[in-house]
Amino acid sequence: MDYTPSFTVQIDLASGAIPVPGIIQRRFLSDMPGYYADADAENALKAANPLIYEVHYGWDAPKIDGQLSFGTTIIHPGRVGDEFFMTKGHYHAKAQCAEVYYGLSGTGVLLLMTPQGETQYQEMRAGTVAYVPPYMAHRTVNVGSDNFVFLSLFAADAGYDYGSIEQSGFASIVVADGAGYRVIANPRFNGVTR
Ligand code: PAN
Ligand code: ZN
Repeated sequence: MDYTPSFTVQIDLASGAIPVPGIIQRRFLSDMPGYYADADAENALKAANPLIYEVHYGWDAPKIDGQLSFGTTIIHPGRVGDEFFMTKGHYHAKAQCAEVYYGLSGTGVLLLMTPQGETQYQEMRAGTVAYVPPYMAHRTVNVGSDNFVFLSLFAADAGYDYGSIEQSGFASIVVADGAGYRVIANPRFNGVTR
């Protein structure tokens, strides 16, 4: 039996950084063409191409049954038009795999959607544990003025289906409303998603 050695990593709770041996994924606006509802606002930001979010994985988990992946997501503050910076969002390739999110700092909204386009949302802050149920697409949104940072914990072989959300969008979007936010129907949503 080839046992996985035990280990710890230290997360910087404020920044979300997991110092070495880091596997970091960065998503800029140019990595998410057409994801935001306001195409003119997206165009206006094209040259600046802001960094929207980063994922710092805790380790390079073997993608096999029984192993767990985890990492922090750091969504920077900002908006494209009225719509707050957000992750791409995905279903799991093994759609039945659930996931746990744990808020570390800042304020965010977790959007959830069934393949029929029914959405729910949950507000998250430091200390919030959010359950992402099986079969639901999930996306997170930074609705605050600081970084929104959370830990995610999921089956290492859950996989990612980005294509469905890339094509359909999410049925709900999160937009600024005064100093706060509101969740509204997405004018660009185009139907059943998976
Ligand atoms: C998270 C997400 C992370 C980035 O670790 O992968 O927050 O979001 P996108 O993957 O949608 O770009 C997770 O849900 N893993 O399964
Ligand atoms: Zn996931």
